[in-house]
Amino acid sequence: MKLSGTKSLALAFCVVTALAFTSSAQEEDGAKFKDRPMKAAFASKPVVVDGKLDDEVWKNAIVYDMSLPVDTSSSSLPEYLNKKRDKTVKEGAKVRIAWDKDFIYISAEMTDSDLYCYGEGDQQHYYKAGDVLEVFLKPENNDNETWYWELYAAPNGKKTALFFPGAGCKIFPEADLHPIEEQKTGAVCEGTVNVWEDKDKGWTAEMAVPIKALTSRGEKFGPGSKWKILVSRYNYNRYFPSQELSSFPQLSKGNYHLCEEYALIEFEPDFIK
Ligand SMILES: [Ca+2]
Ligand SMILES: [Ca+2]
Repeated sequence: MKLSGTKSLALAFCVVTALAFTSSAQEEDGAKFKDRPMKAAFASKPVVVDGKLDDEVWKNAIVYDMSLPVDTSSSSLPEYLNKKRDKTVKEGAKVRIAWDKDFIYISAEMTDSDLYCYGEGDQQHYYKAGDVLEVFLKPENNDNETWYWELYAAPNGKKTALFFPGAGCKIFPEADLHPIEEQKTGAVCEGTVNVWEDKDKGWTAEMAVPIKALTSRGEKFGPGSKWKILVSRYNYNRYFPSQELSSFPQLSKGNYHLCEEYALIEFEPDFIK
């Protein structure tokens, strides 16, 4: 079909407009995941890291809910199963963060009807051993600060610290060789761990990450500094088609190493208390 001059121009305009719209929509999509804030309450008393969330600061801290990533599809599944995948989280988790002069604290209350933890001891790859709370912390005070930590609290109360020089440099076993001695973790489980026949209720976890370890390369910390965080979990459950990966902030895809999409920590000033 031959188009008249006017029709060709109109069509060209439509194509250009559609392309411009797609490009700006993609930019907006990217912007949506960048520098979202997460407030860290100031702890006037140190948190007792025992997995019980009865510390004063947790009453004042903002509660954030974990979400599934926007794109929940898996490359290992056929399309008809990907279409059936949940868009909203089956078992929710509430996250809070806080800080004082010595630590950044993270807590999570996690609904979990099927608790697992087959790991033993510290510094294990707990995501392979069952349910786990994973915290990612990254400084961004200048362009040189490419490095970040991946830190675990497991249902058995044990801890792990992995260190990566950059997202493009995740190399094992080197990442395992940086345990943080003063990192503290605690967990309380409501249910029976590793018993798949019954139903559990959930677990709570706390973590304290020493600022001394996070600033050993000269990183600034606290109000006026730029740090990013992701608080996430692995939730294994026999009733789910696969383990559920959820986080705050929400990610575009289920990849916990998307550092660009971590939340920017807003430190509550210490002089308020
Ligand atoms: Ca506590
Ligand atoms: Ca579970």
